[in-house]
Amino acid sequence: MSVPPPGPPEEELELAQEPGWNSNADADGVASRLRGASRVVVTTHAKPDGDAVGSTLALVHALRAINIEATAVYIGPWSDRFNFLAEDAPVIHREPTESPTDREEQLFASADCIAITDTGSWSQLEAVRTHIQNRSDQTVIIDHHGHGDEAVADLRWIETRAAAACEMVAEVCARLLNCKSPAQLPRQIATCLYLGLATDTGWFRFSNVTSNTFRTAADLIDAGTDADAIYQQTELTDSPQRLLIMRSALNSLRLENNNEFAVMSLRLRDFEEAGASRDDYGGIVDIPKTVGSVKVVALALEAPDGRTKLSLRSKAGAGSVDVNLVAQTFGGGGHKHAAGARTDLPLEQTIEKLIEAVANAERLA
Ligand SMILES: [Mn+2]
Repeated sequence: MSVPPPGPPEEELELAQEPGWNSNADADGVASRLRGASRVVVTTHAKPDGDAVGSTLALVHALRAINIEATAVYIGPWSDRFNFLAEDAPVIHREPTESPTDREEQLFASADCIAITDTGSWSQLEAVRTHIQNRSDQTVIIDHHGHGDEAVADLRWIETRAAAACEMVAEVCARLLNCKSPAQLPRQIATCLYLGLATDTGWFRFSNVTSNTFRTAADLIDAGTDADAIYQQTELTDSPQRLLIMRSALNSLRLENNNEFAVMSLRLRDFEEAGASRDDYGGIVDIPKTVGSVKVVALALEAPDGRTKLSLRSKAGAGSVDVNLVAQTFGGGGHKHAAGARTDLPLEQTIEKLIEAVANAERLA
């Protein structure tokens, strides 16, 4: 089963570009700006996913290959499954709750260019905001999302048709290294880019895949990417505890509203019994989506403080439920197809209330 690592809210299907979030550059413009720099910090959204890690590390490797100092800075939680991509590249990790180290402060202070990939939103850059605020003239964004804050960077290449930031960064790296196409990139860089492309498209299954995605993937395989090895290293490396916590979740499964709504729950003692940590449940909420009749899925999680944390997802298409609106009735929010909330109610009560809220939710046309 391929379960995505924790990442930013799912917005693959939101292709519409927001007014006030416009592209003003292309691969050439970004590459020539980066070429003119001597010390670059490359960063991305907090809780970096495969695309975030792949796109940033590909850039760091490419810049270092042309003798530009480059370091990747990540705000956690960090997934160890991506460690193999960094190789010899300098990388800094920090949890969002920790304060920056002196090295991080110094890196940003001495950088003459800051490159951000896979986001352009202050909300996803909160932990590095103090470093990059008021430096939009030195900052470059490469992003494929339909929302962002133009004030982050003066130079922005935004391409919402790109399935992954890596699809774009492949073009930038090719230009930096004077390659005719990504097929000529060094294998190390191609591997980073392929990982981002594969994970952001659910291994080339999601609706964001285009012919260009496949063309780029084919080029990256020509460049020496071992696609099967990447699959094994990212998708077949779960801990046994994760499988056990998945079992607990499935044991708790309830199918409601004529099998349209699947809700699961996890209690603190489930984590204890499985020996699992709170990082082990990412993506579990999605499992019942494989059932044809299921339109909405939810996972209710007992929090140490007795509150309940809710994760909600819905499938797109006719009769779809806007889970953002459902989450709002619990004081939470998010996107149409991915939302969350925290309530003061205990688990059972939350689930009963949730079943009712989903049954009464308005259906999208
Ligand atoms: Mn992405």
